[in-house]
Amino acid sequence: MVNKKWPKHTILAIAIITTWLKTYIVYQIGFSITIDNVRQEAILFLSPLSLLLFLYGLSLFFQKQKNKNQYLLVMALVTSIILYGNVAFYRFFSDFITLPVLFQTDNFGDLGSSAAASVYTTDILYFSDFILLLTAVKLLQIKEENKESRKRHRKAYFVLSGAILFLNLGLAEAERPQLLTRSFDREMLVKNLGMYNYHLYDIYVQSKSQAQRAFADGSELTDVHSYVRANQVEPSEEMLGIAEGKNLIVVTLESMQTFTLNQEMNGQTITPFLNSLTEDEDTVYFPNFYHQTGLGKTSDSEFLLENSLYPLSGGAVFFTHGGNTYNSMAEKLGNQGYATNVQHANNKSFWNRDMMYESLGIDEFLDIQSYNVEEGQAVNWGMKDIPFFEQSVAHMAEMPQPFYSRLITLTNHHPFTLDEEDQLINEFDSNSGTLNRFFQTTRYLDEAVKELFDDLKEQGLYENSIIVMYGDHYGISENHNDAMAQYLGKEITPYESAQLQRVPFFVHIPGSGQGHVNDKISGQVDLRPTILNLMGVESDTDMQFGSDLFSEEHEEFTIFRDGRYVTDDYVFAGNTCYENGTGAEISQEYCAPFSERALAELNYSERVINGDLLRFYDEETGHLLDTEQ
Ligand code: GP9
Ligand code: MN
Repeated sequence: MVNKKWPKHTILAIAIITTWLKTYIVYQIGFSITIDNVRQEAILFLSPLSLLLFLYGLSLFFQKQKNKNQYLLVMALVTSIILYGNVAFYRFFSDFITLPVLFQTDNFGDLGSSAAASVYTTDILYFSDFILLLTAVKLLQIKEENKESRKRHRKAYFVLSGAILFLNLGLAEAERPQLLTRSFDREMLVKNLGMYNYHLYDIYVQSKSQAQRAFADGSELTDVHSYVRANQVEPSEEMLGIAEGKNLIVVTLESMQTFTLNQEMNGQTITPFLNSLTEDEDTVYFPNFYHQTGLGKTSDSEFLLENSLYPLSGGAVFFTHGGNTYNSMAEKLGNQGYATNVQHANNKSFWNRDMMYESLGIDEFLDIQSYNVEEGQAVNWGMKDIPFFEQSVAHMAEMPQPFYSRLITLTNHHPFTLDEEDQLINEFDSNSGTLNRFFQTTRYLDEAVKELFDDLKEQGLYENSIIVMYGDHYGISENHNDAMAQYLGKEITPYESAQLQRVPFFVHIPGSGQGHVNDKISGQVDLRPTILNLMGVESDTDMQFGSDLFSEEHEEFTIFRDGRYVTDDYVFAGNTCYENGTGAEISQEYCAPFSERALAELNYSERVINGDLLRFYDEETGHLLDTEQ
């Protein structure tokens, strides 16, 4: 072997192939990445390659074989450390490393001790590519390179590595549309982009938001503050504190839309239980309540609920600004002695919830690990809502009271599939399978909510709780307009499309006798002030954009995240001003003043988030803090 001369790029080829294969094997053994089909497996296999080709390929710019080798060895070591670092981190946190966790010093206490305890001697195998490469460098003799061919080969090589990157991104986009703009979940990013590209992407996203934060100071808060104070309303005396001291249960109704309530589909009732609540003596129902979410979908609705700030126009704020200072509803209730938690049977890094919930001051996150999903209890995205509610209520029975517990449902999620035994009504008969099935999953969610109420009664939690339920966002996008038009029996104009952004909102206060239909125009940004007033928790010095829906002074002006808005008189959508009620197109002049305010309000909110400005604000006193702090 010693006398034989090996082809000139042997070392590079060994480096790429060993690291590539090792990374793929580590994906299988070091993490529990869920793979649903062959295409996902193929993407997972391909994903480490593009960056390795590029990074290791830079060795082609070195002239001497010795320098090439040294460079490759350093890179093999660096990639091994990154991968192994993630494995060790994953052992404790079941999550991938993201830049902010490295800078959150309070994490380090945990990190240090857990990392030490999670290192085994066999972990040396995570460096096997490096070891093999080192051996190859020592043993193999490599042929000299000819200068002429070098440049040509190099060019071809980088074209190939670019092509592989695009192939990877293309496959990932097909598997997960809007992967990068929405950046759902670290696991999804890792399995579609590969660990190394994921880290580059993470560095980009996090440094962008850090840079904006670094240049911000407290003075930027002055006009936001005046705006918020000027739009503040007095709470309703009748409702203020009506649920003081009770447990607060907030249910997120996945993808539920108001158009299904009090309606039939081919003679079948879609939401019998929720319909009964719209006439219930203890329930307030809001038929003109709109979602205001953007790309962050469910997580945006949580953001609106907790902070009464608008989510961002680009990307999911849970991801991009998960480390900001917030003054969330959970934190405020926590300060009143409430135990606070979120229950959701999904992996905890989805929407970066595990990080964001810390910033929101939520005491506990009961994620999929807290559930026992038995045979037949999972469909579509995971655990079915009925067993989910049942186990969540069992968790509640163990919680110290009063508690604030949020339940996030999952079954009524695109692509809206159900097991046969859970199909309580037939499918619709349009050309959109999505819409056809949506009625069935909505019907299932309605049934699940009914069972939730029963479970709460059984556990003796019902009487002493208030139950708030809201739809998080639309389930049926504009891609299904033809099918929607068939169901509604009318054309889906931009006006109708805006009306379809209504999601249900219920406030159920057992024994209160306060039930009524409140048809004010309202949105998710109003959840926080409305709920806090019911709980008797003051929020009149808080930096919040919504207002109490029980207040006489609540202004009927609801702004969507994309700039559309609805007032009691007008609807602005598709750059057209419509009369609310008739849907008639009217002159832009009517809408102009609202358009300006809508833009200003969204900008104010965005500025608060991008600059992390709440760190300069004392919500106790309503004063701006010294910028130096
Ligand atoms: C995921 C669930 C659904 O945990 O909240 O997210 P969505 O896709 O609706 O935003
Ligand atoms: Mn959702």
